[in-house]
Amino acid sequence: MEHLVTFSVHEDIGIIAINNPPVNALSSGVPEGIKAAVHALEANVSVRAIVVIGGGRTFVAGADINEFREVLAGKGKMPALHPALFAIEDCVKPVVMAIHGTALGGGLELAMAGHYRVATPDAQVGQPEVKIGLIPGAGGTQRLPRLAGVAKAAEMCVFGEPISSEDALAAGIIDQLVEGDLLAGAIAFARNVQVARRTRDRFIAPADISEVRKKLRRNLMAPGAALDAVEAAVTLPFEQGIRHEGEIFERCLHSDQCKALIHAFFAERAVAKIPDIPKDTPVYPIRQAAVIGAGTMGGGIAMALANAGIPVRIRDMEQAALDRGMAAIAGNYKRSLKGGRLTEQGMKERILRITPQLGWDGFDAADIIIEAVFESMAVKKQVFAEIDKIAKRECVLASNTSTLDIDAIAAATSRPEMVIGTHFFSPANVMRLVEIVRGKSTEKPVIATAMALAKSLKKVGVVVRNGFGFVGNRMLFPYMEQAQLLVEEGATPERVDRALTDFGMAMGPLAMADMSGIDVFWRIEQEFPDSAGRAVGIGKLYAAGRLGQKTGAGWYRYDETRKPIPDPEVLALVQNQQRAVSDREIVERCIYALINEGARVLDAGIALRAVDIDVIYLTGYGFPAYRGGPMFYADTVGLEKIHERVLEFGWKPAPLLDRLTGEGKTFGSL
Ligand code: 3H9
Repeated sequence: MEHLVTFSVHEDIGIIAINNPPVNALSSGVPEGIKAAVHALEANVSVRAIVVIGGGRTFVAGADINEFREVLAGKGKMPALHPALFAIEDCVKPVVMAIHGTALGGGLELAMAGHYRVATPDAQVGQPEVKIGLIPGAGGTQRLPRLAGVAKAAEMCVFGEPISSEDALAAGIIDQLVEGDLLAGAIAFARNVQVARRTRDRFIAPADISEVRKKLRRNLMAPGAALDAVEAAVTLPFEQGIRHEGEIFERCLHSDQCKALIHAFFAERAVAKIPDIPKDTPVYPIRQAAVIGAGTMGGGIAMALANAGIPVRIRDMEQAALDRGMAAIAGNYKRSLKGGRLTEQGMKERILRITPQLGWDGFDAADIIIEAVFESMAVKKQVFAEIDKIAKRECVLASNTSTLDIDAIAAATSRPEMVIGTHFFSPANVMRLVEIVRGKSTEKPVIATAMALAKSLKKVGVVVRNGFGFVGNRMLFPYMEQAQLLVEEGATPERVDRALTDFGMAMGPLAMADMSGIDVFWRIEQEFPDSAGRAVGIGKLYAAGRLGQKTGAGWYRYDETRKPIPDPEVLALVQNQQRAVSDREIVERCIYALINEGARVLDAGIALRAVDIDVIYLTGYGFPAYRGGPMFYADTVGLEKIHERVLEFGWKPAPLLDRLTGEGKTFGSL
């Protein structure tokens, strides 16, 4: 305990340091240590004020989420933060919180219990609890409105986005920014303050938060609950408000959504750990990159690299294709500029980092070359044979293929150990997932490099093994096949899509097929090894020239706003029955098909763990985070039930599903 929190006296200032790496979470022992330190320094007559600071890279990133997991598993008890926070707030000597890195969740709540807050200019503060299905549970919904006003507090607690220390200063959350040494600045600040100013005594002015309420996403529990708690700060005295917050927090904590979101939080971090690739595996530094193909994918990948500060050459074979690609890139950046997500200067810098070209100039200096050409093995082989001649020996050769055999591509080079799949998702400058496909010869430093690159692009890299469609697309085909069959049997496309968006998918499968292109799905259907070819919808649309959004019609019709419009012609073309289909059947057939295939992918070792599949679907396919990903969701429903339904639907259960059901186990137990 004394290691987690230490305190010392520096002339007339007491200093409390929190040392709980990596992020100083308020794990058991930390709040107790803080409370004891405050009491000790309060009793020390030579101390006139106290500074609280975080050791290492950050102030405090919140309560320890591992402990919530324990509580949910019935093994641990809730962290007791209030006693420490009240000890600080009630301290008769001024307490100054010195913030660097992040003060998130319980970290900001701790900071707000202090009488003053100073921060480094690059620090961030926020109440991100909603992202794990919670609300602030240590006074955040009661103290933040007293510092920042009700409207700002509502926004921060409901959407969970952290704000910069500059914004926090403007909002009244922080009292001063400290340039240079934080501790020295905080001590100087502490010497100048006289009174212990309690946050809970501050006046709170009611404000209109109806706009925030309008923006609440249906399906999600925590954001609305956070708003209710913030509202209580206005209507109830502080102590009652705290109690009310506590009750709402408890309700959220024991919800299925919270369990799923906590799973998603740790899953995203678990995928970064590959058992046979230790943390200290050397990586190739990526200082310069090159992309082949200026289409939608190539352009998006180039933008992702440029956004991360990496200069990138982008090559296409024809000037017209290059011009179109660069125009699309400029258009995307202009939209970000208009939306306030980018400054004029930022836009210029990014565009300047992208060099369009027809030839191979500079490719010999690239640290990574990413191929994003047409999805054809013959074309890819040709490209790889060519770059093999040009690229320097230590250059990573990556393919953005979404389905093809990475070993066959690697065999076109003299160095298969340097070849890897980096499957980005469209739009590549936005979507967070990169499926990293290791071939049978890919060397470990190349895999580690791809993982590190994904991280520096602020994306989530998930390592998978080679196999048709890898993890994400392979699972998508049976899902898509069920969606088609449901229409053939009598459901309308909009009914199928709505049932799945009501389930929480970001987009319905049929609208998604229209966006990606019916031709793309048709081509993949031809190649999908396990496809029984039972669904005929995609084939019929393809034959009718309904290729999706790009031709103005697919499963839907489209006007210039690209909004899907139901089209009776599709029913005439595709439907062969008029059976009544329920929403439950739609969801079960599509999602269980996804899960059954997920079990095969897992069994085949293409996905390493169930969490890898979950993260792929959460970050690349719009699976609702509050359901934790398909495999976590399967465990929540119960494998026995899924197994039973799979049999009822007349499908063959994946052997792994058979096995786990027989043993009464879950995917999570693997
Ligand atoms: C809360 O505070 C509730 C209260 O209101 C009320 C309570 C009554 N706990 O993300 P990284 C680990 S809820 C436990 O890779 P980065 C993480 O798992 C909490 N562990 O680094 C990882 O471990 P490993 C509200 C945590 O630099 C390591 O730290 N707070 C926690 O990319 C490094 O993390 C939040 O929701 C935690 N709170 O990002 C903040 N945080 O190395 C959640 C991190 O074994 N955290 N870890 O894989 C974050 O958003 C990011 O981790 C952060 C750093 C921005 C801090």
